[in-house]
Order: sequence, then C-alpha cells, then structure tokens
Amino acid sequence: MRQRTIRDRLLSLLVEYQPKFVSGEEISRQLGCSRAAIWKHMEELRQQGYEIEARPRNGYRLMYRPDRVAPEEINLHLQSNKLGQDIRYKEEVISTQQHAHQWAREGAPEGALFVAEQQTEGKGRLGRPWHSPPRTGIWMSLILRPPIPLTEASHLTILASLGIKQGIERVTGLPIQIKWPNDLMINGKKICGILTELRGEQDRIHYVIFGIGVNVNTPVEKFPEELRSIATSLAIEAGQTFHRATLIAAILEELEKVYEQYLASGFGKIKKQWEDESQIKGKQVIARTFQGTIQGIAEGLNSQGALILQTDRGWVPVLTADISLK
Ligand code: BT5
Repeated sequence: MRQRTIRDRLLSLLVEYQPKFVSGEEISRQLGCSRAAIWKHMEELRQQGYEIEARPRNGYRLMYRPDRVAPEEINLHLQSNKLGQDIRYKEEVISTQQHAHQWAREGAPEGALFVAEQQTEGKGRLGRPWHSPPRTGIWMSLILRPPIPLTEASHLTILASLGIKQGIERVTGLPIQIKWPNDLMINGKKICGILTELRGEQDRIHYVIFGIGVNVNTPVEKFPEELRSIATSLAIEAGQTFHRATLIAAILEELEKVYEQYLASGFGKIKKQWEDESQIKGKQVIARTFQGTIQGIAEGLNSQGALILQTDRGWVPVLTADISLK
C-alpha cells in the first residue's frame, strides 16, 4: 500500500474534524511532526484554495474545500490495493494520455494514474477530439500491465466499461447503459468515453492505458453546440453535483474488482456480466467499420471480445466500430 504523505494525513484530519477545530497539539501528535512543519503544509493547502481558519486557542478549522482531483483528495476516499496507489496530477495538460505514455515508458507501476483538471486537446478514438473543460469532469489515464497476449486485448475495453459503469452507479445511483465498445450512456446520451491504447508484441502486452473521460458536473451551456444532443453529464441527469475525487476512488475500486476477477478466472464471467448489463443481445445494430457498414442482430460477444452480429451473410465478428441501434 502507498505511504500517505503528511499533507494527505493533515487534510484527512481537517476533513474528519470539520466543522470543528482541531488543535495544533493534536495535529502534531497524530502526524508526528513539529508545529512549524504543520504550518508549512497548512500554507500549501491554502495556496491550493483550501480555506483554513486558525485561532490561537482553538487550533485549525477547515472552512472551504475546493473541488479538486488532486492525489490528497482521491486518497481520502480510495481503498484499493493497486489501482491509483501512485498518482500524478496536473492542473492543465494537452492530454493525460501523453503523460501516461511517457510515464509507462519510464516504468510506471501497474495501477499508476495520471489525472488533470483540464485538457486542452483531449482525444477520443481515431484522433477525434474529447471536450474536457476545467474542473467539471474526470480526465484521467490509468496504466495496467496485464499478463495477456495482444490477441486478447479487446477484453480490456470490455472489462473497463463494466468496472467504470459500476463505480459511477455506486456513487450516483443513476442507471448507466453500456454502448459497445467504449461508451457509457444515460438516456441515450454519452457521459463517459474510454480510449484503450497499448504497447506490446504478439505474445505479450507491455502496458495498456485506459483514457477515461467522464462528464461529471458539466452544465449544458459548457457543452459546445454540436455535442448538446449527444452528450450529457451526471449532474444534468441527477439534478445535483458530485464530488469528483469520490467518484474517481469508486471507479478505481470497482475497476480493480473486475480486473482481479479477470486475471484470476479469465474472460468468461466478465463476458456474461457484460452481455447481461449491456442489454444489447437481440437488438438490431448498424456497425460502421473501416471496411464498411454492417447491419445485423447482436448475438453477444465472442471469446475475443468482438461483437457478434447475425447478418444476411451469417455471423460476423466486429472487433471495432461505431455502432448505433436501428
Ligand atoms: C472516446 O472516443 O469516447 C474516448 C474518449 C476518451 C477521453 C479520455 S479523457 C482522459 C484521456 N485523455 C485523453 O486525451 N483522452 C482520454 P470516441 O468514441 O472516438 O468519441 C469521441 C466523440 O465523442 C467525439 O467525436 C464527439 O462526438 C464526442 N465527444 C467529445 N467530447 C465529448 C464529451 N465530453 N462528452 C461526450 N461526448 C463527447
């Protein structure tokens, strides 16, 4: 398990005591460091936007906690073994994928997470843009090193969509639909996109990066005109905002459960669960692939994770496509 820093533990104490004061003495005792050191960390928290009242006789009290997705905020909620145990965070990046690739090449451990408040050029599949305005959503990239051959890589997007769906549902209670292969939807509009990128050879994957984008507190007016009919956010759908760091922790925990189940017992159970939850079986589907458009009835997934369509020409496995329901 990760070592929690003094700043992590200080914030955790302030949050635990909120709205009451906690004395400087008590903080020193619990954190095992000097009053001067505490003062320094308090100042750092203040610079990040936390408002902390200090009174000579009472101690310190947290008055305002900004909505940030910094490690010290995620760590307050996260109970995982591996995923998110090492987090890097930046206010603004071009794309979290870029940073995660760099980090993975330098040897990032499995479960390492790169997260940002804003992306200026967030990306979707095939170079499509991903709209990532500041502090409204979750823009993060998760690095895994699954011991599987490249031919089984399609399993990964399937298990990611399942785990992320379960994490979001746990926190929000909203019913999320899975749209194969990489979208999560509410009432037919997209709230989350997953970009799976990997490096590997035939028989082994060096690393995979899940780029995960979730529209959390985005108000309608923050979506560009062209996205308003196809995208939505958790806040729009629920009529309330959500704490993003709590959501990230839940997503990582649920994803970890699915991933561990996959590593321990293979794709079979995940496939079944995905088929049940996606409710795609028996639906008329139009799949746009590089080779052209295929129409058919969805039969479910094959053992590789491809979507099987029953067409005029028989069964056709589709490994990647944009699909719509007829
Ligand atoms: C995806 O691509 O859905 C994958 C999106 C992955 C984004 C994450 S954020 C963290 C990490 N860093 C990155 O740079 N990317 C990843 P795709 O299926 O190609 O969908 C892209 C399409 O979704 C666009 O062409 C738009 O139509 C639409 N779109 C763009 N931004 C959106 C948003 N915020 N919400 C919903 N739909 C959006």
